[in-house]
Amino acid sequence: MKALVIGGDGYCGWATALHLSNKGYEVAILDSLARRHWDDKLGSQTLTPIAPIQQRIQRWYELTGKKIELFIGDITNYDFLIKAFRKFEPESVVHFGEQRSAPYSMIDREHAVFTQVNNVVGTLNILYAIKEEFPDTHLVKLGTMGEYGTPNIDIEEGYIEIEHNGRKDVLPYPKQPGSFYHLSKVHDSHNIHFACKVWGIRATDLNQGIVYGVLTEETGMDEMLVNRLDYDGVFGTALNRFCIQAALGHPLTVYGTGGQTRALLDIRDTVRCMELAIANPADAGKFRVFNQFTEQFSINDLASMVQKAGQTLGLKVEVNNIENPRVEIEEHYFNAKNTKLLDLGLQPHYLSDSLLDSLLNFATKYKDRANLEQILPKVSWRR
Ligand code: NAD
Ligand code: USQ
Repeated sequence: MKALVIGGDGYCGWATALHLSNKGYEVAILDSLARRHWDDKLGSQTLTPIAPIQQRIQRWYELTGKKIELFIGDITNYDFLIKAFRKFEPESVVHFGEQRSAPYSMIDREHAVFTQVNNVVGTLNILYAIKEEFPDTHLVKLGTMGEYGTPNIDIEEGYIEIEHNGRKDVLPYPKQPGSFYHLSKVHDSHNIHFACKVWGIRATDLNQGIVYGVLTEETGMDEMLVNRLDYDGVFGTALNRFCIQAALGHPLTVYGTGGQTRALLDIRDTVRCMELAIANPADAGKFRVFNQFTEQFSINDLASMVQKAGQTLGLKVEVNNIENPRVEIEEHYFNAKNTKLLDLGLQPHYLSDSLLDSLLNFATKYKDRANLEQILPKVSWRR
């Protein structure tokens, strides 16, 4: 089975590409390497020293004898994209290749427009490539749990049955995203749903929660395969950031009251979910939606777990509630369903003391690479 991993130089994509290659899939990575460029422009860097993509792939080949083909280019360029499709002839396309930071999308008008054009046009181009020349190819697209927002009712997996004025229907679950980035994912979901209906495409939208952790079986095999680990105020995400802040002796940055509750998963489960989704493709014409997360935590829960794990390692960890740079509800109901991937066989790695220990030790190993100036949030939703 041939799988094209779009965004395969990124955090989820690199780990997934190696995992699929390890499992016997014929893998190609397509990436514009834009993320490395955005980091340069922001003056930030992953905590870990990631090698150039060509060297990463070469090392994987030396260690395992498995080849990964590489296409460097931008999926908003249709000519480039369709040529890559023709050369590789993918049976599955795993699409991680988007601008994925909410704060980045809220910097100013240019960054909001860029995020939505990059994400929506890229996904539309993939839909057209499938429709025009690869109608049987399964699209596995990364969406986000943030598409749903924080409604005061249970969150279903993609669809909800509604009874209105005595009639019933199963409809797409209402979306209330919290940034121009999260909105781009909603726009993608609508476009993919429509394409499935009118062209009979097969697609799975994976509404993924916040990913944490850094090591997978494959990326841990060699220093040259190390994954990126973002900690800065723009691309760093809650739990990873807190572990790195603890290792650096920086107070944990809880925004507002910290009652915000989110869905999370370990990166080792991300790669396994991708494998399950492509091994069990959606039917033709079916827009399938899975909620891809394993547990829910409030930001305060995460901060206190990191504080406790840090203390057992001898770190003094302070928690600071700072003014929330985002506009979001801080105290709310949150209960999301996540049974579809479990039904396919996902065996979750739940958040444990040993994972926190290993992430804290990992962060400590690379802490001299960190730039403390990049930690506090600088992007405001209001200004
Ligand atoms: P990342 O920034 O580490 O990787 C994204 C990769 O896509 C980068 O290597 C980038 O160069 C590439 N890319 C972006 N635009 C492109 C384009 N137009 N053409 C070709 N390549 C392009 O991000 P990530 O954390 O690995 O996230 C991957 C996907 O998973 C995203 O779609 C994101 O929305 C989703 N997701 C991530 C998380 C998380 O916690 N990291 C959680 C939920 C969903
Ligand atoms: N938060 C803090 N302190 C921090 C960082 C974040 O309190 O230092 C809070 C935020 O205010 C927010 C929550 O933690 O309430 C999550 O923020 P985040 O930056 O960890 O995650 P988010 O912006 O939602 O985006 C990340 C990924 C995105 C993915 C999303 C999944 O960057 O690509 O889509 O997680 S989800 O949150 O389920 O939408």
